[in-house]
Amino acid sequence: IIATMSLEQAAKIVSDVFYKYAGEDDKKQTLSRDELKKLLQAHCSHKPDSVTKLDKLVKRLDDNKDNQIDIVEFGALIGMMANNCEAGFREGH
Ligand SMILES: [Ca+2]
Repeated sequence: IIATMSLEQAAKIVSDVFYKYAGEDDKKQTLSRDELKKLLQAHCSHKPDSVTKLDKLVKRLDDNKDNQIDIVEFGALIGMMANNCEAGFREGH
C-alpha cells in the first residue's frame, strides 16, 4: 500500500476520519473530547486507556484552548503517532 499511496492520499484519509467524527455534534469543523475518544477507539490501536489520559491528550493538542480539536491541532496527533503513538499518550510526555 505504501508503494502506491501518495502523502496527499494519506492526508485525505486522515481528513475523512477527522470530519466523520467532527460532524457528529453541531460543531462540525472540530472534534469535541467525546468525538476524539470515539475516533481513537475506532481508529487507533494505542488509545488512551483512561479519562485522565484522554483529558491530557486533549489539553496537549488543544493549542487555542477552546476545548475543541480542529484539523490542524489533529495534525499534531498524527505527528505524535508517526513519531511513536504510544509515547504520545504516556504520562509526562
Ligand atoms: Ca482547539
